[in-house]
Amino acid sequence: MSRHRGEASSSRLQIRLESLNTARELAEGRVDEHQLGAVYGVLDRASSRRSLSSAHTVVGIFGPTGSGKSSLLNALTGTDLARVAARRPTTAEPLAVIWDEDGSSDLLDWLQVSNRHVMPDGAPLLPVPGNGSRRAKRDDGDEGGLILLDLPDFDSTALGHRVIVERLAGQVDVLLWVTDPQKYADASLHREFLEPLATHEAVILVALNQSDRLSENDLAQVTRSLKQILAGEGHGSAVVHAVSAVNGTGLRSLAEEVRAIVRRKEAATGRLSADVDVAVDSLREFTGPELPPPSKAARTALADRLADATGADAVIDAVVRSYRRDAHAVTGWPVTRWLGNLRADPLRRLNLRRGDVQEFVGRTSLPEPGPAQRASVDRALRTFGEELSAGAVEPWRTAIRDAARSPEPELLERLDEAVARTDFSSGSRAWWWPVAGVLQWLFLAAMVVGIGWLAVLAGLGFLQFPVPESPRVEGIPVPTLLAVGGVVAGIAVGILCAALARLGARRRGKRVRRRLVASITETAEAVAVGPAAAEIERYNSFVQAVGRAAARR
Ligand SMILES: Nc1nc2c(ncn2[C@@H]2O[C@H](COP(=O)(O)OP(=O)(O)OP(=O)(O)O)[C@@H](O)[C@H]2O)c(=O)[nH]1
Ligand SMILES: [Mg+2]
Repeated sequence: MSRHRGEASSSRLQIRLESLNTARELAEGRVDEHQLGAVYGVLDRASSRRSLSSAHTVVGIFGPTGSGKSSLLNALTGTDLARVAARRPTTAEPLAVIWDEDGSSDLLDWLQVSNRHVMPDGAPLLPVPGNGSRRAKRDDGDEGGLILLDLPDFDSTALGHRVIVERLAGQVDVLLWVTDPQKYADASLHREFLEPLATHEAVILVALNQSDRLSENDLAQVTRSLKQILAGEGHGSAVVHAVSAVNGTGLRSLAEEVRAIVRRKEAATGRLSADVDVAVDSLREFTGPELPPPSKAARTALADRLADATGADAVIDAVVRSYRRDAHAVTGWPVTRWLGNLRADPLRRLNLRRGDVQEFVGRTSLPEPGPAQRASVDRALRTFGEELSAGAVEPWRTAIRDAARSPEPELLERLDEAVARTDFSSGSRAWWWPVAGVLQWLFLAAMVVGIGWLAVLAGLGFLQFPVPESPRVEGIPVPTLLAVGGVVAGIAVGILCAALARLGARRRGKRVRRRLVASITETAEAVAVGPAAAEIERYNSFVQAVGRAAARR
């Protein structure tokens, strides 16, 4: 039964640790390195502790100097292994007392404890005086091994002591805090030792030693006061064992609690689980609600803004004017058509006429990106990044914004490529252009014939030859009809075609703008949207990983 529970909590811890590790990986390069310190520490300790004996429970005795840690160890073991003295501080090196030696040595190596004493087989914790150390019965094997550590004082002036106990406070499975009537309320001890371990309540035991030095009344009062202080720092359910290492008071119940913990074999897991809680808490400030991926609207708006920034309007304008110029060259009134050809092709001026640019090779002759253009590209990207990162907490917010903006210098280059890549349908003609063109030549021919005819008639009259009667249509002489009709029809068709060309040009302008935006969208997806979306996904995965690491069950 207890084994099952132990296995369940151990695999639960496994999942939590894996999630914590995932969160760490995702946070790397985003969250400040030293803010990940707690996480690194926990992962490191957990992988070490879990690779070592799970049959042993390590109980460390912590407390201020002179509280009676060594005396308590002696009393609990029924030995005088630990040096006890009136001169302080006495204990400078950790001492391990070991029940069930098998498999404990690697664990002790990891704990860096070299003073080791192995209890004889079957020796009880807290032997009853007079009965010898072999009296109390212990079930074999199943009881679980115990390593009891006597440690240097926690409030030592000797720096070395402090280093040892702080390290071991992070490594042991159970922390037994031993205090005394003088120091039980010492604020700095509480602040430095007990407060940071608020999440570790399940693996902390508290003993008020030297209870023999207090009257019954005083003891009750001191115990109450200590409980109050503990409750104030998150140890509300801690049991305070009032004990005396000298006369044995309270040792039985303390030993019984230790035995129960050892038997359950869950302390190591429980301690690491509490450590994970602390690590998760240190990551919480970097989490928030998950973010949606970049919306279609945001992406379109970005492409639109970028199109504006690249001078798309100038290109579209050139497309429109080039179309009208081409149409005019074919369908305009031939008499004045040559005037139109005097103007340069606006598209060719931008190097955008088909054949002018080769994909990925040529640069267009759009104006070189100046500060204004750079600024509008920057603004477009910033707006995009800000929209995406709204709702994220730092440092993710900045990371998402940076991901959207990182390619900026390259982006201008690639936007220009996108423009160059776009098909402007330059050179392609509408079906009606040649029709109108043929008509124009016919009208011109009619005009030339009519004028020629009239000129011949006028010449004959001038030379006093008889002028032959011209054939008439509806009373109008044919040469006049041809000359005037040719001119009028030619101009009229020219005007009509110009109007049609304006409509066609506008349609082509719109189509080209769509293509241009599509082409820019492709570029924007590759250089801005993609990286930003990846960063959002990373953030979301981080939030999820922290959530999984936080789940105790
Ligand atoms: N009256 C009384 N004296 C005690 C008790 N426990 C320890 N002492 C005395 O307190 C003094 C310090 O005991 P230690 O066991 O050396 O204390 P410690 O916590 O190990 O001290 P350091 O090793 O210096 O950290 C000794 O003189 C002990 O005899 C107790 O329960 N009652
Ligand atoms: Mg000592």
